[in-house]
Amino acid sequence: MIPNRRLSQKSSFTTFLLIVAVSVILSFSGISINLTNNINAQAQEQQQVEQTQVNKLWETPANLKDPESVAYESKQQVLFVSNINGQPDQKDQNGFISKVSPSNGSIIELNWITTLNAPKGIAISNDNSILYVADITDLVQIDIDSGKIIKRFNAPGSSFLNDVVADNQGNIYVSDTDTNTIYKLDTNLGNNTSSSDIQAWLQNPQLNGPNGLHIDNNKNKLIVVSFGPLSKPGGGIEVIDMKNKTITSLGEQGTTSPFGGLDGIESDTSNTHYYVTDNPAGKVYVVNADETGYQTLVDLHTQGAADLGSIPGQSTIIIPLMQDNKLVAYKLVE
Ligand SMILES: [Ca+2]
Ligand SMILES: [Ca+2]
Repeated sequence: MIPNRRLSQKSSFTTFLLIVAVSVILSFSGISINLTNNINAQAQEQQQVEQTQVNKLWETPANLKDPESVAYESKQQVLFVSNINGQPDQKDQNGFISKVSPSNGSIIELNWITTLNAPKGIAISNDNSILYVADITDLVQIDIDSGKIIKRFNAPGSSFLNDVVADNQGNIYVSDTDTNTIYKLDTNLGNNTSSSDIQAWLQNPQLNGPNGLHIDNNKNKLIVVSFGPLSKPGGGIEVIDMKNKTITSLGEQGTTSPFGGLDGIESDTSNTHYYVTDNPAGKVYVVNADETGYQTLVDLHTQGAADLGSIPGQSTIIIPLMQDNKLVAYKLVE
């Protein structure tokens, strides 16, 4: 009994040493892999920092109220801004849409559309006639010329509708951050659209708190930037094939693609770069759509960089600063 026990103690000790040795080797190689990744990521960032820079154009007066999203309408040449005004999930009826000048950031009409709750994402129909706004559980349809609300579509099962985007056929997609759902309003059904026409189009935990939406019409892809859980921000970028609804991650989060409380997404006209905001970090990233890297484009040094807008053809991005109650615009310089 005793010699056997000694033997087994000895062999246990040897096994223990072996485990320690293996763990040490593994952790060192892990560290070296991480170091290599970090160096690669920094090299990729540095390589591109020289390529895209920004010049600040203007900022609005701080008269907005928790601005969340901004969209450019090319016919009237005006910016529409959604103002949450209070808690983002509260039906308090004080939310509103403002009109802002894209040339100098002056506020044209602060209370253009009122009686909303906590309006967030905005999309404009392809013929510039209708504004769609996500408002907690409803997609609100607004006639731009008359400034009147036409209809509210209740998205069944939704609780935190966030961004809105139109495809080139005029269908509208809306993200619901809480429930990992993308809703679709089918506008090809003519004028007989009713509340039942907005339906869940895709629901999947992989969407990880879907926030900003962008469509690459040439590739037929819906690009989703994720916030992560509302209580613990941390998400990346997902690419959805609009035909078969398969989801793939864009690049590697934190290395070739950003990771954070991502909010808005825009692109350049050729869809080779995405401009993505990290809300809590207060940053705008430029991301290579071909998954080769990203860089910090603007560090706003404030929290609450929400759903940015862009002016196509003018290389201009406009960022709502929710906590600062204003918009800030930058020109991209290649
Ligand atoms: Ca409100
Ligand atoms: Ca958003």
